[in-house]
Parts: sequence; C-alpha cells; structure tokens
Amino acid sequence: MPAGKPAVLNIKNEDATAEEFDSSALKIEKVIGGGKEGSVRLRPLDPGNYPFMGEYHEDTAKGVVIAE
Ligand SMILES: [Cu+2]
Repeated sequence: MPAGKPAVLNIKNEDATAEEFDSSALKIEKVIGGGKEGSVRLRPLDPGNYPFMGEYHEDTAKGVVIAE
C-alpha cells in the first residue's frame, strides 16, 4: 500500500470459527466471526513492514502490511 495515505483493509475469515486480526505494529485488534468479512482503517503509515497475526492461531496465521 502507499505510505502516507490512509487506507482500508478488507479482511475475509475463510475459517468456520472466529479469528482476531491483531497487530501491535498497526495498533489494531478486531474479531471477525467464522465465514465473515470485516474492514479496518489504517492510519497513514511511514514506509515499512507492519506484521499482523490471527491471535487465535498465531503460529500459522501471519502476514504483513507493507507501506512503501
Ligand atoms: Cu488481540
């Protein structure tokens, strides 16, 4: 995503059970029910990598938002 601009991240939980999108780097926590979609607002970010995880499955549910 472009750095320095606000953005909306659309998240789809394809599992049957709830998951929490969690990122301390982005200061976001949002629970999304099984099979549901949700969106979170991202503040304008400095260039860099912002990791996130699914807190209920943190060993395998990992990703990163890249602002550049
Ligand atoms: Cu959390």
